Amino acid sequence: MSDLIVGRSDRERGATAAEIELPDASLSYYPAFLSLEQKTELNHWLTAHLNWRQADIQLFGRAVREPRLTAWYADAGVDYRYSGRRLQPCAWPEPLEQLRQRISSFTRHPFNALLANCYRHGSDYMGWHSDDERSLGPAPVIASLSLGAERTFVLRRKANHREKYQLELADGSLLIMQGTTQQYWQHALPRRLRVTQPRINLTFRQVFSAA
Ligand SMILES: O=C(O)CCC(=O)C(=O)O
Ligand SMILES: [Mn+2]
Repeated sequence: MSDLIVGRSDRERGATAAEIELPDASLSYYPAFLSLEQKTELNHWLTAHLNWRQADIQLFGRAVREPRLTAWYADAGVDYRYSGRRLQPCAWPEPLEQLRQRISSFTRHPFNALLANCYRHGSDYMGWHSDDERSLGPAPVIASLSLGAERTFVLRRKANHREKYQLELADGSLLIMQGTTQQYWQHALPRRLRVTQPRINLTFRQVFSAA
């Protein structure tokens, strides 16, 4: 795996943002955050080396398999509950540590945890939710890196589900959600049955305390 911390900073390199204008939200989208070489290499490395598992979650009182694979990395002592289960942190492998540093310096935010998702094909998905667990604080900053198949990411306003926004998350792109986004909006990654290729998504988070 070659160096993910590039010599020039991403800002100097001119990673350009598409600001997304949504009321009561703060979203920045960088469609080409990673170079072609970086995204190809990182995708292969993540596919082969992450601690992927298909977890059971409770849905209406019964255990069902999550419709995607996940892996969780965090600093020692970070205690996080997600979808009703407590996640056991794994130590950061070197390429993930490099990515964390690069994304922290780009966004100017610290991150102490990473939830990785692998959508194996278009039938894998993530349902409507907000990343608004108490342990993420009142205004979470979530940096979400996408690799592989392009998938649609949708947002809907909590107070009016008909108010929606959608964007296609490209291979090598970075989406930053911050401010009041989680307070006022939910997001989801719906099924896309015509998609046959996998997509990996890395969401960097800062966990402040046990939930
Ligand atoms: O796959 C995505 O882009 C969304 C992931 C997500 O919302 C999450 O991990 O909380
Ligand atoms: Mn989320």
